[in-house]
Amino acid sequence: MRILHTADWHLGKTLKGVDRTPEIAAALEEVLKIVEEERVELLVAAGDLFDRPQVPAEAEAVFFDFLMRLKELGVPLLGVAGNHDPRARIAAWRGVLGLFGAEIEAELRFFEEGGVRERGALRAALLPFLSERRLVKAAELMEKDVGEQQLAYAERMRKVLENLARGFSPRTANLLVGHLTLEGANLKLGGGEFTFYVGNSYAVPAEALPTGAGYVALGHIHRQQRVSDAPLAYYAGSLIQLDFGEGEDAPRGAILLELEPGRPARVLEEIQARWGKPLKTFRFSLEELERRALELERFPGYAKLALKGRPDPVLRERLLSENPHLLEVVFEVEDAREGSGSAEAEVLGVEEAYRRYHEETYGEAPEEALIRAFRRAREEAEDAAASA
Ligand SMILES: [Mn+2]
Repeated sequence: MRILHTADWHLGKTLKGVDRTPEIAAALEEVLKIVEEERVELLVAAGDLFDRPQVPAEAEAVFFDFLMRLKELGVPLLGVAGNHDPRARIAAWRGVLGLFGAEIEAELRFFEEGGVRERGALRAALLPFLSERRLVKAAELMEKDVGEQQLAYAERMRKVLENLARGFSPRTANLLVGHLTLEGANLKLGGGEFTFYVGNSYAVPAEALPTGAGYVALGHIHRQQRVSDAPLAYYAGSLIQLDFGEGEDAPRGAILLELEPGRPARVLEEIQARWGKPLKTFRFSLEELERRALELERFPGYAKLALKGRPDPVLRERLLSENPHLLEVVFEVEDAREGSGSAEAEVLGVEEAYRRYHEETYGEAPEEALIRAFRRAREEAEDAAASA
């Protein structure tokens, strides 16, 4: 069976007020072309089809138009909800999706509850995103320290995977679709998904993946990569470059594979696409600005400008109004972030992670007053947990 594995569409995504949905719609057109040309028999979407719980009407229109076209090609869609998806809505669409031959698992169902779909020789185990809060009970979150919680998370994910693997047999074509962080996955240049969910703090160890799976189709990390050989597991990567934090050159796109009963999948092509507009951060000193302005103007995608020097709101406003494709201007105080440049997500403290989250979300470092408030709220939460 020929399968095309995609993930992280993020319909409804906006970046600094710019709606990315038309770019994602164009990428989905390319996906349809691949489905047709490569005679794909099943399309997989491993979570984050949408960017947020409140789905904009335009995103919904693109989604259902896409399903209609896919149905015309006679190709079913199997997917799971990611952490960004509107779970309740996807659950409510179940009957409607069925009309298109599409199934998206919104909430975890165990094997006994039908969490593994049977279609001919195919057995598809569907694992939607499970946050540590869902998986590690609230009481344990308060009682156990972070290390213990992470172990509890990994242990529970292992049990969930073991349970779903009961649906696999040596005579079936076994597929696992999941939205999760796999331990050891390369998070660098996948910065758009840099939130508290990504980082190796709550990750699934690769050895927890069921060995009976012929292929594991993953979503959540936006950089395309193979993360396990046995079982064979891939992140397909996002369809388009979603955030400035994601490397312009980071691989993304889709994975085309052949899955037959009783053996590991054969990957036919790691499709590394350049769908959507590129995003690039330009780092100039104030002195370089005049001289290198043309580089910025000629860039065909969306640009972010990081200027070394003291914040100058007037200059920022001028630059933003002069360059429509310039979406962000931030000022970097010399050396402020140099020291942490090599730090990886898993070694960042919560406060530093929050700083980076703020920078990536709002395009500038949080003010000290906000950091102080964050610190206070955290201490209060910890005190409450300690006395509970
Ligand atoms: Mn995502």
